[in-house]
Amino acid sequence: MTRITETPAWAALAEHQQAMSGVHLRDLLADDPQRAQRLTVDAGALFTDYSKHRVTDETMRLLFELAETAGVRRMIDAMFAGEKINLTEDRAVLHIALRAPADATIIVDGENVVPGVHAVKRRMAEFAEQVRTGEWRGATGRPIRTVVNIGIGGSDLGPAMAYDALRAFSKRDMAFRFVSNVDGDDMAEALLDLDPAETLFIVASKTFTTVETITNATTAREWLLAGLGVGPGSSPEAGYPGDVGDVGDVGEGDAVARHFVAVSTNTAKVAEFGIDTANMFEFWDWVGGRYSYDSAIGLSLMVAIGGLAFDEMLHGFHEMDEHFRTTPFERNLPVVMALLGIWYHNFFGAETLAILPYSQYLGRLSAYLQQLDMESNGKSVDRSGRRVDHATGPVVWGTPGTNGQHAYYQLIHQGTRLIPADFIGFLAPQHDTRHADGYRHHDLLMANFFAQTEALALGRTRDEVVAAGVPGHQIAHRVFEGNHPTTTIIASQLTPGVLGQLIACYEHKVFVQGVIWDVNSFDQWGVELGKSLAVRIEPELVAADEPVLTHDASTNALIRRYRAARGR
Ligand code: G6Q
Repeated sequence: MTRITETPAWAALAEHQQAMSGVHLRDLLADDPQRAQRLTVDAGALFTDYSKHRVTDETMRLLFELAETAGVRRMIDAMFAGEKINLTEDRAVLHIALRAPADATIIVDGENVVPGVHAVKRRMAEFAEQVRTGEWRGATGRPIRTVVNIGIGGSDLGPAMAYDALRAFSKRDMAFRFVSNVDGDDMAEALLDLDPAETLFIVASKTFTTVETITNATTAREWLLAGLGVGPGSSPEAGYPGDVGDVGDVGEGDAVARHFVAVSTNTAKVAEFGIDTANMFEFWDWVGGRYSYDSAIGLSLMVAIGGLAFDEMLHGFHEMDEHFRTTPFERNLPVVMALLGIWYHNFFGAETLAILPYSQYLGRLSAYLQQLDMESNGKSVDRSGRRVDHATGPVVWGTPGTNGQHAYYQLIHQGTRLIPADFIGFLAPQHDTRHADGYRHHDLLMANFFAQTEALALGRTRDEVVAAGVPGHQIAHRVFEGNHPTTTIIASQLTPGVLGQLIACYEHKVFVQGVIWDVNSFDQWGVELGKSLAVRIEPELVAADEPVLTHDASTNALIRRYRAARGR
């Protein structure tokens, strides 16, 4: 099969890049002010300005041609039709079914999956309501005050990110915590001040075999039973010392049933762990972990914000799905964002993408998108197994503005690397924090938001620096080359629906890039090797007798050092 790099569309872009490499955004914006109107996309509630990119109409035409050449349209249709486009795992890729309306039909292996999705959602909503109203009681009859989600990767990052994002909509008299790391300090800190009688654990694991999650869930179960005084429990250090109320003749099984629910595809393993499968919320193998927080994996989020707000979020996802599925590429936001990324990663050699949300509530967005993007497109063989001959997924990073401005923006402005960045902002804040004289935080935040993309694009020339009276020895240091490309995404406010749109937009952006790079964006074999080595090393760390180590010299020495330090 022809590689994308061998197509005329790729060659045309490579040639065009030569012409564009010397073009400055300062001139593009000055010579063609209309581009600020033209190079924009309205998608649902998201307004996007991409006029601060090093592109012309011709660049975009060539990029759209590349998308056509790569078969993006055909692959969009294949995904929405439930074809098994995850080739290495022989699975359909249907996160879009999680937010499809009840009357939609999406067939997998001869069965319409939509009714099942809605049935689980109804059960989730009932459960969430019971917990929120206090109708769901712990083993001693007390209502639940804290929900601890135990999961990792796709079973953690999504709900954790979305809980933070939608905190303003959450039930404030309840607390929500997310434990993922197998580092016992994570669990210890999470449990430190909790009362087991009022704590509910949601064990979120698609496979229910993930060692970190099962280890953490086991610790949590022992803590619960020891705290309630109904089991032998090993009483981890973080054991709650206070009064837990009267457990009466509650047995171990009943206690676990009142304090543990599971989200999984693996009923047998859930039962084996001791969780009542009546308290298990199901999802399906056609939902990838990093695409799953709008499935039952989002149960903790649903308890936090309620079923209605969760539905609003799903509606937002669906709106973006429809935009993506039906809008011509020229006005299709995920397609445009994907192509801009391709332009820099493949034709300018840019290696990273900064995600810079100007909202404190989006503090975990970059970490979430890091997994979405890097686990999906961090691949070096194409869908047929050949080594690719072009760059694939970028390194994704970032933190909320304006904090980053006082830290690493220096490198974006004046370093030697080209770092495209997505700026995400909102017209209205959740809290209109202000001073007595009417001075508002949000105006200052947004002034920074606009100022940064302007400064990155235009820079500051030597002449401007001299004219500003800067002392001679500082002139070179205070010049900003500019020409740093940014996308500005603005929505009216960070609501559940807007969050859904934003996340779906990035999901589809990643998809389009994966199609153009011809990689399978839906497997993650790269995480396997380290996992299997850990399984081998763990017994070597704890063995009473000196184990025979057959690793490389460095690993052997490190293991010996650890054993010695632990007195083994
Ligand atoms: C995501 C990955 C991965 C997965 C975790 C947790 O796409 O598959 O991050 O979500 O490894 O897996 P479980 O949900 O099976 O515990």
